[in-house]
Amino acid sequence: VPRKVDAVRIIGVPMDLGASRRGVDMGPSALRLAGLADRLAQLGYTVEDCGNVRVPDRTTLGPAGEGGTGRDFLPSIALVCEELAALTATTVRLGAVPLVLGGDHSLGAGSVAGVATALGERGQRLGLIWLDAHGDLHTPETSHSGNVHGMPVAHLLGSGDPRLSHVSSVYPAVRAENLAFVGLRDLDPPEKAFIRQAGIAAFTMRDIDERGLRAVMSDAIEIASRGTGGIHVSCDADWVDPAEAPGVGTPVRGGATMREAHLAMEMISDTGALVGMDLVEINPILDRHNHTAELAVDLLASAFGRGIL
Ligand code: 6HN
Ligand code: MN
Ligand code: MN
Ligand code: MN
Repeated sequence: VPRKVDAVRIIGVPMDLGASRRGVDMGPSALRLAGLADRLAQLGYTVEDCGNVRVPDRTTLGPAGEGGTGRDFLPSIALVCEELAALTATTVRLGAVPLVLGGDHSLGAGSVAGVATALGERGQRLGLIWLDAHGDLHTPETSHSGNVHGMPVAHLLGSGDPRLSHVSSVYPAVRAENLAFVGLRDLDPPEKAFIRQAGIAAFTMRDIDERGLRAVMSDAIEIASRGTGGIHVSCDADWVDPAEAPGVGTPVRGGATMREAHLAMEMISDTGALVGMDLVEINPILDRHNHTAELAVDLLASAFGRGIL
């Protein structure tokens, strides 16, 4: 399949306002130092690094700073998401793929929203594949932690706080029928209820164990492709097993192997339909010699076609 797009724009989002544990704000630096731009250029892409979106450091956010709880950061996160969405929308309009480096996963409410806006202008819907140990399906009401990185998918589907659910000019940014999760293994009860109610395709690690990655991923791609103008892949590095990827914000044992992760990325590349991508939740503080960031760059190279002979 010939790829549609030959230009990639790297957009860093050094944000850790959405998580309890600090450190994922350093993810964009770690991914850049692991050689991301050069790898993509070697694959023949025109690569433009747009630098970072401005994100307030949480210690500067007054009483909601170091002592605050997750929910207090929602307004600041929503502003970052607005700015990020404007950037990803512009990038798609210019004919390039936005590659968004996190940063905590709350940024997904912005990156995906912008891509949905740009596709919406062409009369097209967006498909979404969410690679994650977690569902990120909380609303501020259902979340036990209050952490906004546990909420982006619910908001992309139109639930929750309007400041996060109306970032896209398309509402909802994504329809449940065009969303597939892959790699799930840590869902809270309200997230399970959301999945059942909305009828979301949720492929867990058990599905991967029983059916194999290839079968699961073809289903996910089919769901994200059906009636859509392109696929956005939001990759939380914690979908990979922490034995291979220890430097992540919220590690959960029992994740995808490195080979399964590569195959998923290669299948995404084969679709030729990738219109946007996030690589999030890299935490250099918990990493060993930047190996998790290096693995993530390898995976991104696979998603952008390095396996094509
Ligand atoms: N992520 N479900 C947990 C929570 O606090 O809501 C974990 C969320 C993790 C979010 O990894 O992007
Ligand atoms: Mn996530
Ligand atoms: Mn996660
Ligand atoms: Mn939880």
